[in-house]
Amino acid sequence: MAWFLCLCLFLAVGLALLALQLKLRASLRGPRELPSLPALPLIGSLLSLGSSHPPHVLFQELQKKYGETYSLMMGSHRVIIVNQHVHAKEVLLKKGKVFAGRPRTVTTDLLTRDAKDIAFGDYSPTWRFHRKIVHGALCMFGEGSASIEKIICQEAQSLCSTMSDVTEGGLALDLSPELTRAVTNVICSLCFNSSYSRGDPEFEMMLRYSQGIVDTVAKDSLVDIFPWLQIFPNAGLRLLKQCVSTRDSLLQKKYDEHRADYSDHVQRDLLDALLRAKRSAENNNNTEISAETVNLSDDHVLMTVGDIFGAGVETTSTVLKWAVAYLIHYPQVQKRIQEELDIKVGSDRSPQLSDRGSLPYLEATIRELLRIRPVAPLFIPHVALSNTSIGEFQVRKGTRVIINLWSIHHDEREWKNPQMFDPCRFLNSEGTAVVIPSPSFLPFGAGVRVCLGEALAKMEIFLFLSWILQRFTLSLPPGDSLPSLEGKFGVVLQPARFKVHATPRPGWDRHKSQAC
Ligand code: PLO
Repeated sequence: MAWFLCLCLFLAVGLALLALQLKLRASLRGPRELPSLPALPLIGSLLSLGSSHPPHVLFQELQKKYGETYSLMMGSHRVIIVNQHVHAKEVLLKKGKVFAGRPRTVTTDLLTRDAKDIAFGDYSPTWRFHRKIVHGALCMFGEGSASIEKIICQEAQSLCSTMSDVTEGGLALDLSPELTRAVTNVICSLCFNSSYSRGDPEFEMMLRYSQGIVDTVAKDSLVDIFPWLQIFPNAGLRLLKQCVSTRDSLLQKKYDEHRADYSDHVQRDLLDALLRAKRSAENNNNTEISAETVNLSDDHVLMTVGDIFGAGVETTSTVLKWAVAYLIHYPQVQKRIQEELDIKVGSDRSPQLSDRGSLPYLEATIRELLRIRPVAPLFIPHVALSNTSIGEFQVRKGTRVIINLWSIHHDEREWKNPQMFDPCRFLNSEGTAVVIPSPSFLPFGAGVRVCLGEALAKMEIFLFLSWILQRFTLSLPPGDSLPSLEGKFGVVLQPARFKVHATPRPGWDRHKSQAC
């Protein structure tokens, strides 16, 4: 018996020592290398990336072979693809500053005069100062200010009366330019204290150049991967240069007008606020802040306004277009929103921001839209500013990181039937309050580079949708097929164009009082 006990003890000690040794070896090995796609010199992993899928879907598919976080080579650049929320939050929040860099690419440099803006500009003291000013100006003129609600409601009213005009003649309408004009006018009021009416040639020009930019910029197109390809004729790059130059002359005109009648005493809009911050920094050149503002040039101000304008228009209008497409696909969702509006707002007045708390189903629908069709499925790539790690994987300084929001919002472990459009997943079991059922929901990003316009976007989406659905029922024109829900990949994921019928709801005719 004694010898048996001795043997057991001996075996137990042996096993414990073995386990200890294995653990020690693993910890000495340190962070692991990431699984990587095969790569060849010069072209990198290009051969493994040829696929008919758009990049966000391809990167999601590649998880099956390489795991959730893996790396690949784009030309000579190492890129890490993050497909799950824990690693995404490590990059954006926990190590936000380490990963706050941005890559320089041919197309974004053209758009932003060598990264002198906020979205594509690299992390630096000037960038931080710059972002702080814009954040302050946005707070003053946007989020939280009562006047912004008034501006949005004015635009909602004008949008609804255009819809009435068209539907009175029984015509089907492509809502896309109308929604874009409404959103553009909100940003125009905010930035330049001006707006466009229907058919304004300057607005039509803006629509064209902005679409050209969305189609060509920051898509990881070949010139961005292989900058030397610029020396060859390239139709995409030519289009981008034309569009950027049209945009720049428009921005310059607004800037010159503002400088001509600028006064220190009145701040009419965001551009005035930026001019003021720039001047006061220039006048205070012996304070600590001014050391950081040396580079806040005219170009910086112009490019920032370009960012706010471009981001404000393209993102919010895209969400609204997706909303219309989904409401046509899911009439039962549309009906439930209308029932909620009828009960909580009624038909004697228009919806206002203070109704948000009492319209949980509409709020849940907006969240579900942002989940199922994220505006920017790959965000803008980040760059590691020093050697670091993601989870157990080591990451070298200069590595690019792409966060695949598409995978994060369609992760089967986090979302039941992620392909299904189901606003109820964002409601509590009684259907009375909005909830966030999973941490795998990041429609506006997070951390140092979180979207600056989140609050403004949410106000606009809520007010435009509630105004439209209070007054109209949207449906497919007879004979048309349902709009595609696939989306066209670019710096934003846009739905294809389609027409709708907007039928006035009983009790809403165009002469009804439309007070906000
Ligand atoms: C949209 C087309 C405009 O003409 C220029 C522009 C400026 C800022 C960009 C925006 C475009 C697309 C959406 C972007 C935004 C900055 C932040 C936002 C990339 C290209 C997102 C979704 O990150």
